[in-house]
Amino acid sequence: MNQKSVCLLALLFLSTLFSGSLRAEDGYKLWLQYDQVQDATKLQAYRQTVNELVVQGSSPTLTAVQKELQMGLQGLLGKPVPASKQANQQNILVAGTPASSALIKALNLDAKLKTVGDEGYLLLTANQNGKKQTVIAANTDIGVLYGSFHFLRLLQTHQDISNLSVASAPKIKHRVLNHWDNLDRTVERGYAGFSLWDWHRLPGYIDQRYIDYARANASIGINGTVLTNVNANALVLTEDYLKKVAALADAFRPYGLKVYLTARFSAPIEIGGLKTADPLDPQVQAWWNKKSDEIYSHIPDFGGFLVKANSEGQPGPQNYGRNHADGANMLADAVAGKGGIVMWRAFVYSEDEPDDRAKQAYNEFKPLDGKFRDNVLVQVKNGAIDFQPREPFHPLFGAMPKTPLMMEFQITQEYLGQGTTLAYLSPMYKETLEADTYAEGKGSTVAKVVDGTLHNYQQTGIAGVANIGNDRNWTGHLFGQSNWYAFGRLAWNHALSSEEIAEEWVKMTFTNDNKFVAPVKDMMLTSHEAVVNYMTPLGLHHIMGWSHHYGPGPWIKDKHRADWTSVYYHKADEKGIGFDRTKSGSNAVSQYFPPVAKTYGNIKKVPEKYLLWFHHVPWDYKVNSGRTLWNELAYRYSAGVDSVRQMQKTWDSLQGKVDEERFQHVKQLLAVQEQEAEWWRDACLLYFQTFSKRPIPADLEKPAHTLDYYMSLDPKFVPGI
Ligand code: BDP
Repeated sequence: MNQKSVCLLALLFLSTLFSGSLRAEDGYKLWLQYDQVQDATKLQAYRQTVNELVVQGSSPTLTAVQKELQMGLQGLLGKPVPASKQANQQNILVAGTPASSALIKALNLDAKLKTVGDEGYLLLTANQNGKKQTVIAANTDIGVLYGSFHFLRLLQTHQDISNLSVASAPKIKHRVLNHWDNLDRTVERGYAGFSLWDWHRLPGYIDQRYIDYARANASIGINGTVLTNVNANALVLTEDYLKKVAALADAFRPYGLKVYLTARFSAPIEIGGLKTADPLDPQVQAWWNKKSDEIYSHIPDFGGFLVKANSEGQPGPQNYGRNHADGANMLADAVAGKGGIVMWRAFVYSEDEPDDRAKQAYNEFKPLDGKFRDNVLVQVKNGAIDFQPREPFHPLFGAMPKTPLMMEFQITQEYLGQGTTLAYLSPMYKETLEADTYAEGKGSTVAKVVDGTLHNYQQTGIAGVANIGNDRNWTGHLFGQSNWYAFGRLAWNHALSSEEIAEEWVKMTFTNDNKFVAPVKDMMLTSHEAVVNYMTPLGLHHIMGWSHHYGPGPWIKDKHRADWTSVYYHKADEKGIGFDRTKSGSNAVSQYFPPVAKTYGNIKKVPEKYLLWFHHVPWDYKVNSGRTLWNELAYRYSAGVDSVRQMQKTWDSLQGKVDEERFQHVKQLLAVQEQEAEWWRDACLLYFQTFSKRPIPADLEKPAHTLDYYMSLDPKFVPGI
């Protein structure tokens, strides 16, 4: 070794020594960092409480429990915790079910366990034979795993564990990620690299990432994953691919993660050699039944199908003069005997119908209420258009008492700045979940529709369009991880607050240092509103660039479909701006229950955040601030940019409190976001000004370029198309 390399080695050694908890971190470990607890008193207390780990019984899931607890505890406590099958020590951690563990059985927890169902768990502090026990108990092994992650989270977030009495069960049954992944590994609307599913190397090669993906999902209670794009390829239903799917299902199974596939409606023609895919044709039904048998022979616990039919050019039952219930029921019958479900999407709007696009799903689906089989859930996007930065809740929620409606949120940020934007989406999800439909009077929230308590749905579900790809940090933008996390936590318990979820995530992902946690949490909690402000304030929507949906494009018009253009939605003219969805316009408000319809339909009462969604408003209309609408628009756009600059300041002030690798990652992306925010603000204001003919208020920053310049921008090869 020459002198230079000795020096280098010494430097390397010194830098590892001094970096301590600020070691380089690439984000791969997500919120499961398991760094040693820094607070000495807490560390001491945890070490005393957990002297030994006892997981009795054996199953793949219990093995996963033991592994996770050992790994987590070793990291958090800074020393290995001995694991055994018997309680030898004082102060043990015991995890299991009454069936798997004599220690758990002896605690007589039956009454308590009854309250937590199949997937829930108890965390308790107990005494047995004079020995103090910290207990993770459940009715099923998967419940034990969920409880173990909860227990680790308590340590990760420095909670008191000396006297535990927690009972937790999910409020929603099917908590599912939707991957819009194609078989060639591109991801539709994905901004974090390529698909995780390495179809070519499957089924022989099981990437460690599959296991870590399953662990991450289990840690937040996600129990299903749809592997393929809703714009489906029938090939995934062929034998070769089913073997690959089965290999993934095997890898995920110990973590309670069921696999689902998207079913292309025309598959019987494309891969089955039939002449039709008519759902009422006995040959077609027989084909799907046989296909289902084949799928279940490979994947005995296959979850079922997700279907996009007669939507944006996808085939469906209407091609044969049948309706959505006919199509869904045929597939439902094929999987019913095996415990499968069908998630049938309500995201439909006609190619030739001139009616307001916002009304079409309701018009199509409401008359079918009660016509679906018991194992069908109708999957409804949070709003009636399409995952816009902000939408009022979809009027279908509450309107189909006899049909389980499941929620579809978008986690990937297709319309929210894609891979370069920090936008914490829990507040957006909560805004929809907490909205009151008034379906059964006051308090009939969307959450109660979705969790089944309002209309007594037997099946309940919630889906999130995944933001995950093969980028090292999974989600492209590090803060994208918080949206995956928040989706899972809300799917388990929608009553959690955005603030609690953000706090957990920050502590688990970075540090418990409150000087870091508090400002980052604030930054996250204001980030969604910031994006709404600089993109689509006051209820504007669908004014993004053509096709790639990245960047502003309020001028988009004259395309083959009017409802894919921006002018269709903002309707700016010399009088004002906004889509009149009241009685004098499309009357989409009438699809809501009367108290909501009345509020949204009244320009004086509609929440200002939805103003231009429901009303065409004169430029000089006085809004709540006392400003004219035009001035308010200008201030909102500017406020959005200011918020991003504030986030930059906050983040800059935290240098040194987080490892340099993640610090720089976020810093650079915030700088990109600032440019993008300015781009949105300037392009939109200059364009809308051609109608308003009013000046941008003198105290606001002036656009850096001309409207022509912004209109000439044409970003190429934007990912995710
Ligand atoms: C739109 C996306 C498109 C999806 C579609 C859907 O732009 O890529 O296929 O939603 O949800 O927002 O089916």
